[in-house]
Order: sequence, then structure tokens, then C-alpha cells
Amino acid sequence: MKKVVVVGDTSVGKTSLVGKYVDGCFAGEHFATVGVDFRCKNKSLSIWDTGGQERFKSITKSYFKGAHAVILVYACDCEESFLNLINWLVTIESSVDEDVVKVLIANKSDIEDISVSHKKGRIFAEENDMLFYTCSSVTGENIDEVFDRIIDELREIDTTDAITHHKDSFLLESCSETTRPKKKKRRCALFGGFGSKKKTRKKDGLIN
Ligand SMILES: Nc1nc2c(ncn2[C@@H]2O[C@H](COP(=O)(O)OP(=O)(O)OP(=O)(O)O)[C@@H](O)[C@H]2O)c(=O)[nH]1
Ligand SMILES: [Mg+2]
Repeated sequence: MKKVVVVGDTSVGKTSLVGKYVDGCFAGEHFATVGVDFRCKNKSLSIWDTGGQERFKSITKSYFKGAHAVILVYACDCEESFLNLINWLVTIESSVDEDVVKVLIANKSDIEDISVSHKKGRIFAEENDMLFYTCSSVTGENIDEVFDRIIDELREIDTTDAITHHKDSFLLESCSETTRPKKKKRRCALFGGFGSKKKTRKKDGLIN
């Protein structure tokens, strides 16, 4: 079971998008989440829907412990929620492993009168090694795609780790004590833009 933590300001639509993914419906109401709600899907994802009212300052680091992926959400019609992303990111970066998959969601894309352009969101995501998607729980835009992509990314990380582990074991067996290679770091999260074709970054020489 992979752990996905969903964070962002209050009212940006975190509970709605998790509900849309898990239950397939949009409630259309705002009952502020207190602390954290746990949802599961297909026994493969454990989704931690956190309450935005706690704000980035007080959100406990324990929510992020063992997280495989983090979804950071802002609402296209709320500039404040976009400006607060950097504060959320500081909290996230200080709490998660380096190979966690990070996704930025520009939510409520069904609203025509937006105050944050999608271009701004995409640039923020690219600068911070995050995947970027525009989503709407009203139309269902990209909701399944986000979680499917997270599952794909995590599968890829598992495969890379398995190959690296296999290679390291082989090298350790065939090298003498003095020539043993240092254990390589796991590679960082992949990033792509606008839900587009996957791009990979070469890091630590482990991937192409
Ligand atoms: N137009 C539109 N409204 C949305 C969308 N998603 C959520 N909303 C509305 O936004 C409000 C807040 O939604 P929630 O999902 O409760 O927000 P939240 O981020 O979980 O809020 P907290 O639990 O307080 O952190 C509700 O009134 C929703 O109906 C969306 O995609 N489009
Ligand atoms: Mg909520």
C-alpha cells in the first residue's frame, strides 16, 4: 500500500478531489476537514486528506512520515492559496524523503474567472521538480490521471531501486573488500509538465 498525502490551504478542494477519485462523486459542500481523513482505493493507495485550516505552520510532520507521494493543491480562483504554496513546500521538503513523488494541482479548473494563470502554476511546478495538473472535481478533469500517474511513477521508482539493489549486490559479490563501490543514493522524483509526456532527469547516474 502506497501512502499519498494531500495538502494545501483550506477550501482549495482537497476533500472534493479525493472524494471524486474514491467515490466518483462531487458533494459540492465544504465541511472543513479536521486533522486528517483517511481514504483507500483498490488496496493500492492510502490517501491522507489533511485539513487546510491547520496551515503549513502547524501541520505535524508525522502526516508526512513514510509518504510515497505528496499532492499539493491550490485553487485557480484563489491567489492566496497559490502564494502560500512556497510555505507548504518548505514544510514538505523538510519532512519527506528525497525520492517522494510531488504533484502540484491547480484545482477548480472549471471556474472561468481564475486569478492564477495555469502558466504560473506550471512554472512553479517545473522549478520545484513537481508534476503539474489542472483538475476539477465538478467535471472530473484529470482526477484519475493524477492518481494513475502517481501509481506509474512509484512503480518506476520500485523497478529502478530493484535494479540498483540487484546491481549493487552483484558488484559487492564480485569486488574485494577494498574495491567495494559506495552505495548509490536513490534518485529524486521525476518531473513532467502539464500532465504531458514524461520527462526524466539524470541524477546520480542511475537513470537515463
Ligand atoms: N467550482 C469548483 N468548486 C469546487 C471544486 N472542488 C471543490 N469545490 C468547492 O470548494 C469548497 C471546498 O471544498 P473542500 O473539498 O471541502 O475543500 P478542502 O480543501 O478539503 O478544505 P479543508 O478541509 O478546509 O482543508 C466546497 O464548497 C466545494 O464544493 C472544483 O473542482 N470546482
Ligand atoms: Mg477537506
